[in-house]
Amino acid sequence: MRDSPTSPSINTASDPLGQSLVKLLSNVCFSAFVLSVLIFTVIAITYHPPDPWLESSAAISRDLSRILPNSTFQTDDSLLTTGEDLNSSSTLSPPADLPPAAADLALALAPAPSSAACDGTVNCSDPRVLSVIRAFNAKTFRTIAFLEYGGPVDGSVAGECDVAWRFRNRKEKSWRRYRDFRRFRIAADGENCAFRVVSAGRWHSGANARRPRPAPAAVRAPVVAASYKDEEINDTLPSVGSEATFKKGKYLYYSRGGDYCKSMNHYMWSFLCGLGEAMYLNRTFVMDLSVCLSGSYSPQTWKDEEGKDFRYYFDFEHLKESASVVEEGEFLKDWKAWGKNSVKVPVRKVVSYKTTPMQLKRDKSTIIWRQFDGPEPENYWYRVCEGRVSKYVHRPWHAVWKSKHLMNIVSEISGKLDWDFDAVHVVRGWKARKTEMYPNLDKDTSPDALVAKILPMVKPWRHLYIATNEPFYNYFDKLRSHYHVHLLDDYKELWGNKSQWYNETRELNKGNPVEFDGYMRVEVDTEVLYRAKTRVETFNNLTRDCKDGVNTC
Ligand SMILES: *[C@@H]1O[C@H](CO)[C@@H](O)[C@H](O)[C@H]1NC(C)=O
Ligand SMILES: *[C@@H]1O[C@H](CO)[C@@H](O)[C@H](O)[C@H]1NC(C)=O
Ligand SMILES: *[C@@H]1O[C@H](CO)[C@@H](O)[C@H](O)[C@H]1NC(C)=O
Ligand SMILES: *[C@@H]1O[C@H](CO)[C@@H](O)[C@H](O)[C@H]1NC(C)=O
Ligand SMILES: *[C@@H]1O[C@H](CO)[C@@H](O)[C@H](O)[C@H]1NC(C)=O
Ligand SMILES: *[C@@H]1O[C@H](CO)[C@@H](O)[C@H](O)[C@H]1NC(C)=O
Ligand SMILES: *[C@@H]1O[C@H](CO)[C@@H](O)[C@H](O)[C@H]1NC(C)=O
Ligand SMILES: CC(=O)N[C@H]1CO[C@H](CO)[C@@H](O)[C@@H]1O
Repeated sequence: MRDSPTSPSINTASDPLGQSLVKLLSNVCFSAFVLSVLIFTVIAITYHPPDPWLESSAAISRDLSRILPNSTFQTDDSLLTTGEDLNSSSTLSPPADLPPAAADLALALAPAPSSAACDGTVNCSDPRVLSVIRAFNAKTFRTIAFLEYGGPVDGSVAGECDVAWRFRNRKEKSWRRYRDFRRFRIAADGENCAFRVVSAGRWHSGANARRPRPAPAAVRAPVVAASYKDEEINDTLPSVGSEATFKKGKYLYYSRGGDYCKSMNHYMWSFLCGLGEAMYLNRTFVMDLSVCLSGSYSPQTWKDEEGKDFRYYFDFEHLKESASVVEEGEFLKDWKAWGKNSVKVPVRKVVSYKTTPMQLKRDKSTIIWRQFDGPEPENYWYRVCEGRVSKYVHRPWHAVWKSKHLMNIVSEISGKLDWDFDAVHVVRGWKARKTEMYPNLDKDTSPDALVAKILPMVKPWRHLYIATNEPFYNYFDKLRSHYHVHLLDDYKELWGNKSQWYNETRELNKGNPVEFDGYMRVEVDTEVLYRAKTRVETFNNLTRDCKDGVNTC
């Protein structure tokens, strides 16, 4: 990549005005830079699959660390890229993919056993029913890799069968699996009673196949008043276990620093530094799951919101599998319970980030406690990883995926559109107002301009998803005369008080409802955008302005 045009390297301690000017400038430049790096990375990876993502993330780290020390993060407020979006290797032919099996088709066309008279009835347990459904799915949903099917069960009337399956989306770089279950109308016709799919229901229409079938021998259990929670999410806090295991463990504990309530990019940059250090030291990272969401994600109030949970945004289960972590509260409880006994737990307190991970490498203390008490910006976590340290400590980007609670919403939206939609990313917000930096953005994303610019790129009457930070819902109405327009707010019920998401997040929040906040919107918008067939970007496709401001491209 390239150098930022104005690497803040001037040290003007004698000139406070100049200093703050430099700081302001560097903030602006830096935010633009982060955005460009992230978007560039995504684009680079999307268009050149062979790039191993590790290289790219190394490049991000290299470039960011050149600029970071004297800047604060300003957020890219409309997209969020995480580890799962960076794994280009998964675009290679995945091993678990089931191609439209020729065997299935052959089986489906095979005549019924001659003993069974062809009376046109459909028996969902007939293996040929599943075969036609599999063949139908493979043909219809080409971006989906179907991983495994459950046996079809009867639908609501004769001739209907409900089937559930697990799938992954070829556009999603992670290997996460999701579930769908749909209702199919099946016909058995011709002399041979060959089965065919007459019609297929929508996303999650096959209610009878929703639950795993009871084991054949078992008496059908009364349908439990199902809490429709996703059983595949295991968000539980890992606990240390016993006193003995606690004392045998080695921990790296970061006290809360100046990063709290900063932008999410800053949060990630800092968090991954701490986690990277823990991995380097072979220690368990003590993690504060409580997140403070910067006010910049709440356009109504502009107030920082404390008490958010890491698990609302990120996949804690994946993190637990990728790294050794323990939750701070549990850890402190154990430390209190077991640390004050006869033999004290050895603790090494580290007051300055200038003590490097390399210096701590030989330290045998059970707990290494970094304290971050200094003034900003001395108290940022990421400072630990500055400079020479970056040769030793690597940020484990692959450990951070988006929360599956949110990804279920993403799958649901894409599923409702049958994975056959185009998307446009319309960046407005503060950029549209800052005409010094973006002279054309506002008019290039005006309702009329959008129609004029999108029409040549996207066929009329396609489903068009608009990922945007424009808060005014009716802003895109003019596109409705040409497209089936979909906005995130059209899917409010997916996080409304009857939704699975609502139930799940409430459980994480000790029974209190959780607001679907601005950052969650960004995550969902990002992932739906990535699943579109044709993707129209603001910068490049809609406007000639540079994404980082005047003269940066
Ligand atoms: C990346 O893709 C490979 C397959 O190419 C897969 O085995 C691996 O689990 C993926 N990693 C992540 C983080 O998704
Ligand atoms: C449907 O087929 C299965 C196995 O092929 C069989 O056990 C079952 O009795 C059949 N049901 C009906 C109603 O014919
Ligand atoms: C959410 O939980 C309530 C009870 O707490 C339950 O009645 C409802 O069915 C659940 N909704 C979903 C979608 O799981
Ligand atoms: C969830 O993960 C924890 C470890 O973090 C494990 O002890 C527990 O058994 C898991 N629960 C389920 C239901 O898999
Ligand atoms: C961590 O473990 C790896 C292999 O298990 C070892 O090579 C490395 O030196 C260890 N690092 C520290 C700081 O102990
Ligand atoms: C759910 O939301 C609707 C509309 O927002 C509201 O009228 C209703 O009272 C809410 N129900 C519960 C149980 O919170
Ligand atoms: C958007 O612009 C890029 C770069 O100019 C181009 O490769 C891409 O095809 C454009 N997208 C559409 C939908 O036209
Ligand atoms: C990369 C960079 O510009 N680092 C500078 C940050 O500020 C300190 C003093 O505040 C300089 O010494 C660094 O060179």
